[in-house]
Amino acid sequence: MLTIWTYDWIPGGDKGPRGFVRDLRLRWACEEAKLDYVVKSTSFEDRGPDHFKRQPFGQIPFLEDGGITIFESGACLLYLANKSEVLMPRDKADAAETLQWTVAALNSFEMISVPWFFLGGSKKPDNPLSDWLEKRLGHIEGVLQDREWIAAAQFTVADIIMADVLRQTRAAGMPLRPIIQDYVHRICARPAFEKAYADQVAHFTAADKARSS
Ligand SMILES: N[C@@H](CCC(=O)N[C@@H](CS)C(=O)NCC(=O)O)C(=O)O
Repeated sequence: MLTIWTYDWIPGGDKGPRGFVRDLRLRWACEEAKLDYVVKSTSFEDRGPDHFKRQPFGQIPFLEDGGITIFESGACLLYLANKSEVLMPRDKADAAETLQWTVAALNSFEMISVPWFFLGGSKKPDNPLSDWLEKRLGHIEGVLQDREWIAAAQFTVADIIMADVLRQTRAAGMPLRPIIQDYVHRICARPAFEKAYADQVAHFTAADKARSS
């Protein structure tokens, strides 16, 4: 049985990223591949040594599988992809393409989109990272022009990570070009995403209730 670790609670409303917390990526992958999993919580407000032992930056998510613990959402996704062809085809060329686009989403796109967000996102008209981010969106638009999936001509973990970083960017106020918008819409219309999203929101809503009782 897999265990996905997330926070016990995070702020809601405008202050909190409910529906965008990265445990969603892992929940989504498990739902797609029909892998059995449970979700457990670690304290958001009081991150102790036990947390840092499993995630050295005090972040979530991290994953447990028997005696194995693994952190970084991208690493966790690739770990899960080893368990199911639904997440990554076994053909060598297709698997290479899936790996490549999973890392590209994180290392060529999210490495700009997250600092852009922390510098004020679209609320900051002179955000110094906006042009760079726009350029990357232009490149992704070019790639998606003639494909339904980002890699391997089928749904893979690369779509999970790519759609997630793109929707986070959209939520921070960056308009997505129509081809990218359609892609994100298509990928996030999958029942596995909808369940993962609803379950995450329910997890934090239940935590609100527990705190106020
Ligand atoms: N690169 C990490 C980033 C993890 C991350 O940013 N997690 C957020 C929640 S979505 C977090 O724990 N934030 C609290 C913090 O950074 O202290 C990954 O992809 O797993």
